[in-house]
Amino acid sequence: MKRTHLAKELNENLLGHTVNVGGWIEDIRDIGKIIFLLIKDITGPIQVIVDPKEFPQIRDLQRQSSILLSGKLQKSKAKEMKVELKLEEIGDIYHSSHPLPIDPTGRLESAIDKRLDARALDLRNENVSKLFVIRSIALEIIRKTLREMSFLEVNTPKIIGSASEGGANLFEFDYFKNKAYLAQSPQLYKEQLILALDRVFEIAPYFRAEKSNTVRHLTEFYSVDIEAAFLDYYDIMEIMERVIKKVIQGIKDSGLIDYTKNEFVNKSMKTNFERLTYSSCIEELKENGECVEYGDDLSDSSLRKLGQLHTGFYFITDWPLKLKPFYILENEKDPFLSDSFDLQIGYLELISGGTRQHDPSKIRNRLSEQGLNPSMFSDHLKVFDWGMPPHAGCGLGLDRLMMCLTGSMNVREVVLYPRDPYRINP
Ligand code: AMO
Repeated sequence: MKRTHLAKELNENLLGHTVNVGGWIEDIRDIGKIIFLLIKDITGPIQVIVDPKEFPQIRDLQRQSSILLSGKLQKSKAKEMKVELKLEEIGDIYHSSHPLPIDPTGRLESAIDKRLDARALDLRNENVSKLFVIRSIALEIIRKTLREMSFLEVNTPKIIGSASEGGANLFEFDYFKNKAYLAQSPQLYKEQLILALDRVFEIAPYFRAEKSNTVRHLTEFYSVDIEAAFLDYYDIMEIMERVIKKVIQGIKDSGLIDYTKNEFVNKSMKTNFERLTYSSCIEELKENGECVEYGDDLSDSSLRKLGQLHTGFYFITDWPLKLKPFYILENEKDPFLSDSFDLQIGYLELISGGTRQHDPSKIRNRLSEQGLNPSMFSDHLKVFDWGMPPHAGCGLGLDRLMMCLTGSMNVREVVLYPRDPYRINP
């Protein structure tokens, strides 16, 4: 027997036709004269009416087993579905062994760790699989929107010979007797690529050896990186605002999430994302009793306070230069500051970006200031002598964006097989 239809393809036009469907057994309800078999595939449920005199073996089936079956489509008496199948033939059965580690119907709740240990089964819960359908929609829209703005999708190496951004958070490994690292970001490559390709983006996993055990940090996370010649950080903020709004609209249109009561989404769609400068944030935090010093990084508690004062997405721009990596440009009017921004939702940082320093001698100085050896960056710096135009870009944490757009409290919910300091399996 071969499957002829998915659940979503069964409709009243097929009434009286025999179709073959395949899926897993979500429920078996035996009321004596009839057995109601509920089959599901990723596109939805199918109710199958079984005559137990004809198919008594249905009573012995275990829930969550996969099955192929054939039946005639008829009008359903159930309110929630228009059509159902009258079972005519049973095809192959792929048995599930009970007890299962979790109950994917969602009737019995399991802790996230238990669910992640049985992720493939967990995905049979439609509230879980929905998150990945939304993620796929978001990726499609991000690609389309950036392509429309003349960005070219690129793929840069994830095995690298030297630190791309410096810092101690690199995973190091043996590479044919030499040291190699997993890329923490495509920063240097994306900057080099704009020399010829003008506008590039990359959607890829990056790796950070940070022992943070929080709901927003992973050791492997996906980032949407963009970089563009002759644009500045204001242009990049505009581009990313456009991308995020398109993603929200796409999720809305899919009907998978109801945003009608979601204040932050509605506010963000109606107005421009707020733009606050770092300096104004410090003033505002002081006025609200937070203990902050001009020049210091904003703590979690300060960001939470700002999140209460500014619901919706908000940019924080013009950070002190010393808080930013070596490739960020100093502010022309106030060199203590930089042409940089973060996009926040509440306390959660979603994007970080800025206009880039494109004077190689200044980059060398900044590298030294940050304790990095400029000679380790010679492959990168030489490109700046080949007619590098001014440029700007940013990195958007895709998992974090998905977390906030799906209302998930933990980034692990929106990542299929999350990696953190305590989890590298399955
Ligand atoms: P940054 O280090 O801020 O910037 O990273 C960009 C965005 O990636 C997300 N992110 C993470 N998500 C989950 N787990 C993590 N451990 C994690 N670390 C970062 C965040 C963050 O805003 N090269 C620059 C970007 C640029 O300037 O173009 C960079 O990597 O959402």
